[in-house]
Amino acid sequence: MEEVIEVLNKYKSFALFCHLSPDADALGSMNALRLALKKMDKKVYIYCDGKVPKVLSFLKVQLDTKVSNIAKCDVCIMMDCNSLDRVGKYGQYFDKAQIKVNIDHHQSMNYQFDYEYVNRQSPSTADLVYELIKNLDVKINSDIALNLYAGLASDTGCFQHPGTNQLSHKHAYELINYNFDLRDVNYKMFKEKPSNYLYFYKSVLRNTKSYLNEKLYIIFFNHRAYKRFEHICDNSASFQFLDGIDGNEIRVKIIEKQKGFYTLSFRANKYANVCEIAKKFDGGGHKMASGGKATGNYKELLSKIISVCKEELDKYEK
Ligand SMILES: [Mn+2]
Repeated sequence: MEEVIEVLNKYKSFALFCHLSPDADALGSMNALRLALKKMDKKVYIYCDGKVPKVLSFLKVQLDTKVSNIAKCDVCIMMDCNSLDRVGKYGQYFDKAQIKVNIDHHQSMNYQFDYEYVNRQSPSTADLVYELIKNLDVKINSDIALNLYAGLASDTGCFQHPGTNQLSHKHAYELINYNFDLRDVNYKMFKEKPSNYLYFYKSVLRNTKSYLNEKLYIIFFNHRAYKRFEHICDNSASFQFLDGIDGNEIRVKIIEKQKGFYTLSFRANKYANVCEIAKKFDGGGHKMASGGKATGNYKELLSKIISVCKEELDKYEK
C-alpha cells in the first residue's frame, strides 16, 4: 500500500483502466480515484472497453477514448481486474505502459505489474481505493464518496454476498457521512427497473434451462433478445432473482452480444468454484462470480459449458 501511495503522490499523469462489461465497482472505483487525483492537480484519463450501463449514469463517469493520451501518461493503473484480456481493446496500450499498477480484489491471472495494491479477500475494489484515498492528501467529497459507496454496495450485493464483512459496513458508514443522496443511489442500484422489465423476466424464464439434476441453470439470450433488452442484460444484478434456489448450485448466463460472439457469466450459490470454470473460457473472477467469453457455434459452446460445469460439480459429489 505504501508503495502505491508513493506512486500516486510522485507522478503527474495517470491512465486508469477497468474491465469489459463494467459494473459499479469497476466504474465507481475508477471514477473515485480519478476525482481524488484531480484534486491533487494530476492529469487523469479513464478508459473502459464498453458502455457505461444506463442504470449507472448517476456515477457521472466520463470515459476517455483518445488512446494517444495513454502513452503520454507516467503511470497506468488497472482496476478491478488483472489481465490484459479483461481490459479488452485497451490491453495492448496498457501493456506498453512505463509503470504498471494494479488495484484489485480478483484471483490472479499472472500478469506482471510493477506495483500492486491487491487484496483477494476484499469484497470490492472500492474498499481498497477508499483506503488509498484516505492516505492521500485529499479531502473526500460527496462525489468521491458516492462512487465508492456504489462500488462496495454493488459488489457485496447490497451487503448480502458471503464476502461482506465488518469492514464493508464500516466503510459504508464512513462514506455515508459525506452526504451524498444515499436513498437515491440505493433506489437506482437495487430497486429501479426499466418499464419493459416484465417482458425481460418472461424472456429470462423462457430462455432458462436446467441441467445436471437442476444443479446447473443455463440462461441464453441470443443477439436478437440481447438487442431488445440490452441495458437490462448489461446489469448483472438483473439476473439475481435466480440466485439461491434450493437444489441449484451454478448459473451460467450466455449473452450473444453479436452473432457468434458470446459473453459468459458464472455464478455459484454455496460451494462450487466458478472461477475455475471461467478460466476455461478466457475469463476469471471470483470463486462465486466470474466471467468469460466465447465465439462460434452455440450448440458446441453449450455442450462444452455443461461438461466443464459437470467436472466442477463432480468434485463435490460423494
Ligand atoms: Mn469488483
